[in-house]
Amino acid sequence: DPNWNHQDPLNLESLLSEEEIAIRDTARAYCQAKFNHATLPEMGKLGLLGPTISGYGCAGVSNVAYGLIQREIERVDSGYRSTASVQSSLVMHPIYEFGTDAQKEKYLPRLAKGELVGAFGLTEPDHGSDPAGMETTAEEADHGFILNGSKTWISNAPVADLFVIWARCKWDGKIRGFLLEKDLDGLTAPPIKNKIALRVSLTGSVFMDSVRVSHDALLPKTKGLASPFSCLNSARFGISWGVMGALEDCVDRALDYALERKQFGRPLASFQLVQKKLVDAQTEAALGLIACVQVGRLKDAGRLSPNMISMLKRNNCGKALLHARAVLDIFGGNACADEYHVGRHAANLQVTNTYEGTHDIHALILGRAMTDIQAFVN
Ligand code: TGC
Ligand code: FAD
Repeated sequence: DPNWNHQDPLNLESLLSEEEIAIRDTARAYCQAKFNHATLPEMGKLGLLGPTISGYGCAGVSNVAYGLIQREIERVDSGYRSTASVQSSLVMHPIYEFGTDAQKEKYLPRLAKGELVGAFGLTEPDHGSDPAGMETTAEEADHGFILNGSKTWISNAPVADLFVIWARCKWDGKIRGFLLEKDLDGLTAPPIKNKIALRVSLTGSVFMDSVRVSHDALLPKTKGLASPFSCLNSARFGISWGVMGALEDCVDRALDYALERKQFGRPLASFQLVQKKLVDAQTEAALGLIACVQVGRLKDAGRLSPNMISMLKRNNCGKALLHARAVLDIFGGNACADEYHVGRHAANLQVTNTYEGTHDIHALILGRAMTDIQAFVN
């Protein structure tokens, strides 16, 4: 059947421009061949960091191209995509959107090259799903501000050169973003050790004990939770693409294994139950990706609602996790051997289903949009 490609069942390719296809192919070739721990500068060289930003050494490509890049990175490992999406969506985006020209000039070109590593601190030990309750504070002091508080589960933190920290400002009670460079007195970012998922991505806490910064650390256009949420819109969009890449890799690997491995004298792939698992997973990846293109095109056209991103992030992360776990069964005992990789993806996908708003929190965001009734506060 000339119209059927089992690795692109709904012909996603036909929805992409030539430029987007070229960007996707560059990202795929690089990710498949080269990924290791020292990748950020290499990703920068290829233009994969902050790629939607125009100027400052960034590529200025479409949101669909951005999504295609995240898909290729996460096909390798969700942890690499985490590192990249924190850099692009959670650090470069707020500097670009809310920063001064001087902050943009100072940081964006080096972040784009991967010379600086960024981290984004919103979550606190006692405030994860509900960041409005945050306890980190900023107060005015001679020539600047003093920050106090702690953040936890912060991607890239132990190796970050630059932290975007969200704090409640004592003078008016509003949440604003601050740029903190590493090595400031009172700032520490110890790693969270022995994670059982997302192991290639470093995660840490951030402790701020009377950290003094000058006025130019404030991102002046931030005001209220809408500012960090605008960063999350971009990161959640990238994750929605990324997890589909991880699921596609699970399907490819499970199919290869099912064709090769024989039981009862026949390949596993000949059993109806095995075929059903593969096809269920293939179908969700194909549908999820078409939804990604649609939301990406709307984002590019300025017609995006954050509710669309909640729907996409919730569905794609939930489906990727569910179907990665389902096809993992095909490996039998080998499911727990790391050389088969699908177990690693499934463990990672538990995290992607949790961070950037859990599966249930996005249900409540959508429930509020549907009913006009807020289920998550008193
Ligand atoms: P709520 O009253 O709903 O909103 C407060 C203000 O924010 C505005 N807003 C948004 N603006 C833009 N985009 C969005 N998606 C927005 N959602 C809300 C809203 O209009 C309002 O603006 P204003 O001007 O009226 O003040 O706030 P709430 O406190 O009731 O929110 C509740 C809830 C559940 C929606 C929110 O807290 C939430 O999304 N919780 C999940 C927390 C989360 O996602 N944390 C992520 C941490 S970062 C991370 O995980 C990085 S992992 C990265 C990696 O390694 O890849
Ligand atoms: P909780 O908020 O305590 O939630 C626990 C459970 O309760 C969840 O199932 C949740 O859905 C449920 N729940 C909570 N409230 C409700 C409600 N009202 N109704 C129904 N159910 C509810 N954060 C950052 O700021 N920056 C980062 O770079 C970052 N990177 C991360 C990297 C990793 C590896 C991990 C694991 C997390 C990272 N996070 C980061 C934190 C992440 O965003 C939070 O873990 C997430 O938002 C959930 O918060 P929590 O862990 O406090 O869980």
